[in-house]
Amino acid sequence: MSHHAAIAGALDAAARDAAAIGQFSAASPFTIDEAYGIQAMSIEHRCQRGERRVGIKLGFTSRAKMVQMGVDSLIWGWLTDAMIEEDGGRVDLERYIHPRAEPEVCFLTRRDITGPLTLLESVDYLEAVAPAIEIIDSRYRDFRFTLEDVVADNCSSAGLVVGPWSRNVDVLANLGVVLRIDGRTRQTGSTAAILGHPLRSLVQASHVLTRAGAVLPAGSLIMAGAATAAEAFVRGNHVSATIGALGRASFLAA
Ligand code: OOG
Ligand code: MG
Repeated sequence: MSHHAAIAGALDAAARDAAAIGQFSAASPFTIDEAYGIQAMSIEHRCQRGERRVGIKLGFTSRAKMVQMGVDSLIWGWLTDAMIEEDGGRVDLERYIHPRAEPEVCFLTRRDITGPLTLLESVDYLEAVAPAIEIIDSRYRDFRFTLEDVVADNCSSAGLVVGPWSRNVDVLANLGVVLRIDGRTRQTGSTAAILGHPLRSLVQASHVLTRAGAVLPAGSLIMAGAATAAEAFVRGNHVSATIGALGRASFLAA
């Protein structure tokens, strides 16, 4: 087994067992391209267990996130069906190590994305949009990582809660974003913080997919990246994200 395959296996096991591990890149550096190779191998393990790819997520599309985690490049990872948590439902914390919630915009695509899109074209690829919460859960101890390590770890993807779908695409530019835990406001922001306009995440998604040589089929999800920093939560917490006119997504940590 190659060294990179061993890292992919270790990351997959850490996610499956919800058990934190140490970082890899300090002891044996790898490039960003190699990190995406490790990510692909680790997702392959999930697919072999029967999980299905349902879309992709972008990370570090806002300053707030870059500052919180100390990195400054846009990254992306895969979403699978096993990561989907029910809106308004209970999220079983046994499945997570040290989860954090962040408010996001989620897109549902209407056409296959087969190449790079312009901002104007991107609207045509949208079926619907929804308020969402991403539950990130780094597999690394203390939630600390280099850019290479987090990419190898599928960009901390762990869970997602998608709220009500609508075709409210025209209003996306500057919606108020509020993340609440037990009714208390913990983060506020604007969708404008997401690359200046969340639709730009769709454009960026088309670019990263093209670079990876991947086609994203119609009916896929794209998580645009958090507009604010993420917040840790614990058992018993009720977590909600409101994205202006799009509405709200929520869950109870159980
Ligand atoms: C990496 C994932 C970043 C976002 O929305 O910016 C991300 C992390 O913060 O652990 O999902
Ligand atoms: Mg995110």
